[in-house]
Amino acid sequence: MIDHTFITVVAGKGGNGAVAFRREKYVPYGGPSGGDGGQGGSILLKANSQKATLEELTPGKIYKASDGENGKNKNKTGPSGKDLEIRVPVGTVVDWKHLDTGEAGSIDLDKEGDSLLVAHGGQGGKGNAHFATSTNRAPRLAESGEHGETLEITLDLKLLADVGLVGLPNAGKSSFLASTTGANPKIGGYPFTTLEPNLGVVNVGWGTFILADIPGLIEGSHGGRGLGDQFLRHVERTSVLVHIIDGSAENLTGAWTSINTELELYSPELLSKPQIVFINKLDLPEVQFNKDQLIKELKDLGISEVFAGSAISAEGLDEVIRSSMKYVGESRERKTDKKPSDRVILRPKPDHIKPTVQAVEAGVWRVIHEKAERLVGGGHLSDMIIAADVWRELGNFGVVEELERAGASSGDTVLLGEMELIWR
Ligand SMILES: Nc1nc2c(ncn2[C@@H]2O[C@H](COP(=O)(O)OP(=O)(O)OP(=O)(O)O)[C@@H](O)[C@H]2O)c(=O)[nH]1
Ligand SMILES: [Mg+2]
Repeated sequence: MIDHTFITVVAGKGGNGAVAFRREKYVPYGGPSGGDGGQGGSILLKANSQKATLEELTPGKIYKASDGENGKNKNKTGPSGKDLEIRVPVGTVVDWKHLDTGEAGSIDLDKEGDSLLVAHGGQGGKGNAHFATSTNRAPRLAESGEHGETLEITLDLKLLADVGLVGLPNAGKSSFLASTTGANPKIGGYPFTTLEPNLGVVNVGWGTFILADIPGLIEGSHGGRGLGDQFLRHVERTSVLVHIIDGSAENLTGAWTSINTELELYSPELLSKPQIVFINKLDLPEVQFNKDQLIKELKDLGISEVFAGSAISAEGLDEVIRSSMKYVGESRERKTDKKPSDRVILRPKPDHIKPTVQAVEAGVWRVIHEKAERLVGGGHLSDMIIAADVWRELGNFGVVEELERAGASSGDTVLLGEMELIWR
């Protein structure tokens, strides 16, 4: 079973740079003092072992980080937007596609505490203080904030079971899974009904865990008899085993011993896992009749947790689930205790792409370049002085060079964002 979802993430926009001038008592026209816009919030995906599934991430939902605030006067930078951290289970595979650049990639968040900075917040725009030069001490130019990145993300979780069901064929393992989870495994009145492992999600109060049902084990399973051995690896990483015993079978203690022998022969570690025993089929009168005796016999073998109930009537299942959750919780606690990595993996942000120049019609050119567009977005170009500042900055971005290469000549019109400039 693979848990799957897809979401869109939108990082925060950077705040706009401010146009402001100092006011001083004895200085009639103070220097530029427009602060920079704050950085937009980024979006991080963080691996967290307290999460068992991706069910909290609604398919198709848009997750947004907050925007940076605009720059203020007195050279004050606007406050940054808050980052948004989305917690996902350890073992989540993240595939992303950048909606502007089309760039795609993938990463496996397989360590507790690892986070992926998946969408970068936009940079704040520069305030007018940055644009002062020896010839223009009072620039009215400021940059608008950069847009946050938008990415489409799919998340896939390869579920690792927390609790494993073991037992002889026909004991009622699949019935137990069906009663406690939304899973719909094949159930049959004959042994070897289950041919492949089945997984389901159990909800316990606020928590969840993954339950695995595997084919029944028989004597010789560890060596390849029947099917069980192929699937024992699915319970190797569980925190606790629930051993289901058919209460109507002849020899319960014999059943218990033979399964544990198989587990031990397959891997001694399996036997050292906590084990809860569940005597099943208590709805049958003969099992009900022998209940106390059966529990006593098993407890005499040194098993501390023995429950009786019925996978069909659901009697006694709650106790087993609660007890299982206790072990799962402890095991997660131990994993969390191990110092989480706190590593932040940065999805590389594409470099500012070179400007491109398109011929619109004779004597009219369109320049496409995000940073240049942000620059004119922040100013009022009717003002000749600003226009001069803009041309200087456009030179820095390589826009002038590209226009020359394209063959622009004096007097031509240059379109940039919503602005129209005249080529000198
Ligand atoms: N009366 C009664 N029958 C049950 C109960 N639980 C399971 N059964 C029956 O026992 C039979 C086997 O149940 P399964 O859940 O398929 O058993 P299994 O352990 O998954 O069997 P394999 O997949 O072959 O290992 C089916 O006929 C079930 O209806 C129960 O609590 N009471
Ligand atoms: Mg089964």
